[in-house]
Amino acid sequence: MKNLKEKISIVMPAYNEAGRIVFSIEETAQAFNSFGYPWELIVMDDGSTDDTYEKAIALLEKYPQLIVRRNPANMGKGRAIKKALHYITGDYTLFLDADMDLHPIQFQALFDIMRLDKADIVIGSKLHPNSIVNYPLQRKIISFVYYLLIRILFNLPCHDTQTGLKLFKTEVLRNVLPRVLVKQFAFDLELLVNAHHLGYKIAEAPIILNPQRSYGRIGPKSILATGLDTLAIFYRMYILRYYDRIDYYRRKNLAKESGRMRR
Ligand SMILES: Nc1nc2c(ncn2[C@@H]2O[C@H](COP(=O)(O)OP(=O)(O)O)[C@@H](O)[C@H]2O)c(=O)[nH]1
Ligand SMILES: [Mg+2]
Repeated sequence: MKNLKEKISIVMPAYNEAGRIVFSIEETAQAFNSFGYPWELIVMDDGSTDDTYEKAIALLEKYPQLIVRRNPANMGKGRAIKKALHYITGDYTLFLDADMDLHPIQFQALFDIMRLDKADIVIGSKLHPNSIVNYPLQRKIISFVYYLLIRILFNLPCHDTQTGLKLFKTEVLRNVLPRVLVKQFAFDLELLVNAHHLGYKIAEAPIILNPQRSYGRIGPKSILATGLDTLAIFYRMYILRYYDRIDYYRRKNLAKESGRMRR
C-alpha cells in the first residue's frame, strides 16, 4: 500500500512559456492526480515578457495544488529553483521543465528507482541505454562531450546532468541548495557535485524525450558559458575548497559587510 502521507512537490521553472504553460500545468495535474499521492505544483515564472504568469494564475482556482510565483526580472532557472525552496512542503521534490519535452507521467519510474536503489536523488538521463530520445545528433554529441568533461573533472556518477526531470528527497535540497552559488549555466551540475560531495546517493533513470520545440535554445554562446561555469565549479570545489570552507567564507563576507557598514 502507498504511504499516502508522502507528498510530492513539483517545481516547474518557466520562462516565456505562454504557448505551453496551460497544457503543461494540466498534464502535470492529470498525471499526479492519477498517481494518488498528495502533490503541489510550484510554477516559478521568471520575468517572462509574454503572459506566462497571467495564463498560469488563471488556473489557480481550478487546481488548489497550484502555486504560482513571479520574479519581476529574469534571474535564471537556477536562482528561480533556489527561491522555490521557500514554498516546498513535500517530502520529495521533482524538477520538471515547463516545455513538456519530458512528460510528468515518468515521475513514477524515478520514484520506483529511488526506492529500489535507496537513492537520495534520481536524475533522468538521455544517455541511459533504455532511454528513448529523439533529439538532433549535434546535441547528442554535445551531451556526450560534456559527460566526458564532468567525468574527468568531478568523477560524478552521472552521465547526463542537464535533463529537465530530476527527483530529490526534499531534505537533500534543504541541505544542498543553500550551499550553491548558482552559476547561471551550470546550476544542475553545481547542485549534483555538491550533493555527491556530501555523500548523497545519485541514481539515473531512463527517460522518454519528445522535443516540443523545433529549435533548441542553446547556441555557441551558451555552450562556452556552460564550459566556463563548469570550470568555475571545479576551481571552487578543488582549488579554493570553497564548498568545504563555506562557513569560513560566509563569516568573512559578513565581517567585510559589517566593516563596510561601520565605516
Ligand atoms: N525560471 C526560469 N526558468 C527558465 C529560464 N530559462 C529557461 N527556463 C525554463 O527551464 C526549462 C528548460 O529550458 P529550455 O529552454 O527548454 O532548456 P533546454 O531544454 O535545455 O533546451 C523550461 O521549463 C524553461 O521555461 C529562466 O531564466 N528562468
Ligand atoms: Mg527544454
